[in-house]
Amino acid sequence: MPGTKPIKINDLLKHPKVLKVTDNVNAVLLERRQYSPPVCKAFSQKFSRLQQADEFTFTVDKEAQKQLPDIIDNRVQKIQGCNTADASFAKTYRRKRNIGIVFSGGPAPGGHNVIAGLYDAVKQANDKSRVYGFLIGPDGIVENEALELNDDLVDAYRNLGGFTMIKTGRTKIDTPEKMALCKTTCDKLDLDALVIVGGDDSNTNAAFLAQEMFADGVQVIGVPKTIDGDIQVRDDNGSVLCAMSFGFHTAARAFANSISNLCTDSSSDVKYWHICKVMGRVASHLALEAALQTHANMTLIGEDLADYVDQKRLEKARKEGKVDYHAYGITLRHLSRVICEGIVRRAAIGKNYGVIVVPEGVLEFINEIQVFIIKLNTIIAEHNQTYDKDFHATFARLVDKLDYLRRLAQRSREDASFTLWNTRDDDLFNDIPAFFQEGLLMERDSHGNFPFSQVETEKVLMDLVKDYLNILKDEGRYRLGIHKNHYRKTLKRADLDPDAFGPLLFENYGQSEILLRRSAIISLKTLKQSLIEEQMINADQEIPAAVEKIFKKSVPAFKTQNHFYGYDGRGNDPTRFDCIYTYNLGLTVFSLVANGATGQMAAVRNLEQDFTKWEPIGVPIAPLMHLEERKGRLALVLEKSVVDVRSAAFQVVKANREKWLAADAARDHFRRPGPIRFTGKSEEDRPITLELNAICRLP
Ligand code: FBP
Repeated sequence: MPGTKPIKINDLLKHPKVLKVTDNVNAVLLERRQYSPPVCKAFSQKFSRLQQADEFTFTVDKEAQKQLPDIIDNRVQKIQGCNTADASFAKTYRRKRNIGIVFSGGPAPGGHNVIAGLYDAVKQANDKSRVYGFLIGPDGIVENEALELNDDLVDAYRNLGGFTMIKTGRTKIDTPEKMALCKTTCDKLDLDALVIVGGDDSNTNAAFLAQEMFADGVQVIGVPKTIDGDIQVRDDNGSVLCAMSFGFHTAARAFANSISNLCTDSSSDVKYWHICKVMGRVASHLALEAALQTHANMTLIGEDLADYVDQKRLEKARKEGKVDYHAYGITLRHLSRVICEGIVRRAAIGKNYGVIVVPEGVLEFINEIQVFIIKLNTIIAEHNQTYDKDFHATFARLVDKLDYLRRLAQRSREDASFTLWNTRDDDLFNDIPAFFQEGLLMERDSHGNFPFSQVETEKVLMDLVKDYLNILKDEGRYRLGIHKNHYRKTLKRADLDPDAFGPLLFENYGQSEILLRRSAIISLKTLKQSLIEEQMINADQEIPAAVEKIFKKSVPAFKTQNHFYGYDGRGNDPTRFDCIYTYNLGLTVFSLVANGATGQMAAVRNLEQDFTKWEPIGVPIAPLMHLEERKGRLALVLEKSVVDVRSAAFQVVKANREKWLAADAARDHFRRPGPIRFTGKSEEDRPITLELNAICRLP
């Protein structure tokens, strides 16, 4: 190549600059690894003690009492630091321990710091203690696949995202055989304690393991993890014990940064609607936070849709002296209409572009889909139980699955007591597109959870939106507003009088800066008819080119780009908030273990406040559990916390909906959260939802 000096590839690869820029270790990585998160006041002293906090109370489920007798009376434990301790306390606190830790479920940024916090505290108390990391999730406990952690390994992952160090998995320890194998593993490794870092299902598992190993003296501690942000714990009086699971802040910030970039692109290129599906299997917390971070034009919140009441329908039924139960909750079709309304309104003002945020779990809140999900969950679970064979292995192809459902519908016709899947269900199900049928029939995970991340939620919805927009276009209701100056210039350039054609072409000519084509003019044919009727042209004349140009410009093309934000944000390196939060959760775990607790979940209170006010605590898991339908049966589980539509965070989003839709002449109101920078001034301190919800919270 001219202007370059020849160099052999081997010499090039050895060049110091090449070595520097291709090294895995870069400045950002070094900075992260070297960062020492500050510790809560309680952990700045030599020891930490538990203080039972009886002011926090729970209504205990009878079944939980029956199944978890040894841990059901656990209370909230406050953790306090102390520099002195009597000899016996100090001896117990510092005794040599073996502790195992496992990640369970999807990765969440900050997991490595839970390990780092625990490891540092364990080693500080007694450097002969050992910490084992179970490999690839709960399978590692069942199969005794563990790795003893050491300084080098822990240091390599400090403040880094992912669960790369020991990996994760979704196996549920749900059979007596698996439970027994876990006990054997704990026995073989001579474990004093087992730490389960996971979501609602995994913390449920932690409670059962704590009960099972209570007599053996193996302590089990849970840690609230999930980007979904749906582990939030309050006591009976509404006092917040755990405001947020770790990883939520990072994932939300990562999603928000990408969505914000799309807001910028879409308002520059002005031709696409970007449809952003964001993770959150059921709860819409991530979508809500993304809305607050970015001010995207539309954000759907599943919990809000479930709350929807069709007032017109209700009123109509009331007049007829009836109650219309279908007026409660939203249907997929209705939701698509709501989205179309926003799109049409923005187009009318000349903005045929924008950004829509769709939570992946939104379908769970749509009437008819929810019914399908529940029914199919039960059908699959019952099949597996009855035939002791996996439904998906038996019916590998979609046609086979549909055939099985058809036979169930047939059964319902012959056997009145069988109501699970009737002919109407079957007909409705056969009406939906094949890709969505496949999605709804997808294999559930070991906890019975529906795999929302694998269903093209946004496609289901946007296909309906596109269909309806076509109807609205044909009816002349989906039109692109034309700027008055542009119209006038175009006609004048063609020696036509804009004021002569204006009132004929536009319904608001002379009244607005943005001109809206008359809804009766829906095609070149109807345009020509109007021009002839108004004697602007003769029947044998063509439509003037400038007028035709303006008409064509007013016919919008609805172009979309779909995006999915989930795995990327889950793998992001943690924000400073998550780094500090998780490191302190690790320290909290050790404190609970060293003080003899079991069946507790580590938590930090006051997350919405300045770090210096954070308070580590232990939250008893068993009293939080209640019966819920899982895999077609009632099971004791930890309740998922969904978006509260009365919360300040949701109310702020709701109150800003119209503004952020910006279906007016004003500019869009996008907000730029910026990338996660870890250090530097621009990074948000903590989730916006957390800050807003704390405003209205009782002290
Ligand atoms: P956890 O609840 O285990 O933390 O996982 C949450 C999540 O990231 C959801 O947001 C998403 O729907 C799901 O995991 C995806 O699961 P998978 O990793 O199995 O594809």
